[in-house]
Amino acid sequence: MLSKNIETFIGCDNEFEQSDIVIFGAPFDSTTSFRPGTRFASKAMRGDSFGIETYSPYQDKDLEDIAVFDGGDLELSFGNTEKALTHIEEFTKQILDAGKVPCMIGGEHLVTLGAVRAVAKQYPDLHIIQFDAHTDLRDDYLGETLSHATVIRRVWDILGDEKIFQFGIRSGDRSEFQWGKDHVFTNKFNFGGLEQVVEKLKGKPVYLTIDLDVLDPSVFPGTGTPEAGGVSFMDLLQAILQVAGLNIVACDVNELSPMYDHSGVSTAVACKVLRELLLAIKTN
Ligand SMILES: [Mn+2]
Repeated sequence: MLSKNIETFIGCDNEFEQSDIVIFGAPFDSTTSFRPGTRFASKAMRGDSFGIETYSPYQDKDLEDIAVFDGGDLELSFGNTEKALTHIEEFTKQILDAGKVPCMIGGEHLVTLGAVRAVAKQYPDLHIIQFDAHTDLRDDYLGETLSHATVIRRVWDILGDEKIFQFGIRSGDRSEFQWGKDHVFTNKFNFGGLEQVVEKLKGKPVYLTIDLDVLDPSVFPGTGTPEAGGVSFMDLLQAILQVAGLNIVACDVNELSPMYDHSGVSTAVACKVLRELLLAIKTN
């Protein structure tokens, strides 16, 4: 029998009811200060995902053996940030209400705030692990409190002290780092201390947000604010595998801007990161 041509991320063609994880795109980049384009990430990743395998030799697991539903892309309103965030929050809530793990594809990093709003309501003891080049701790940026540069500060507004754990950070202004010292755990440059954090967060609900610009621009140039001195793909993979032992209740992968890397390598890297993340998350 012939079937409809519906393009999902590779190996993520299960029905919603049967799925444990739900991926969806949040193609929003309205507050991007430097180079926009992350709105094209999820579509690029679906298309290019067919260039990678469903099988992971790292984990000896296959996307065909797990149940992931691809919910497509949200139609987000550009120019109305709050409305877009509300839309993301409501969609995330639907997935949580169905007992599934939401895994969002950004979009700029601000989309994380929409998802966290929903997840924190469901899990009041929520903790965040953030892999990122940038602190994202500004209170406002260019006068805006809702920005890709303020997203983790807004997440802190919800969660408070001792709930946020950042790794790979190598950019931010001095005041962000100073403020951060009293309110969040920041490990600069790499994944040092991750093991202890994983130990500490055992049994707690965790949201994992992966800003792909944590990777070195030589590995991942296709992003809005590239920052030299990043981690390697293998470093990131190891970190994901470590964190995946925790109770990951939601996650996201953000800041791929496919059009800044005409070689397509950045999109291929993003696809591989998502595959490994999906395979690593433990679902019930
Ligand atoms: Mn970020």
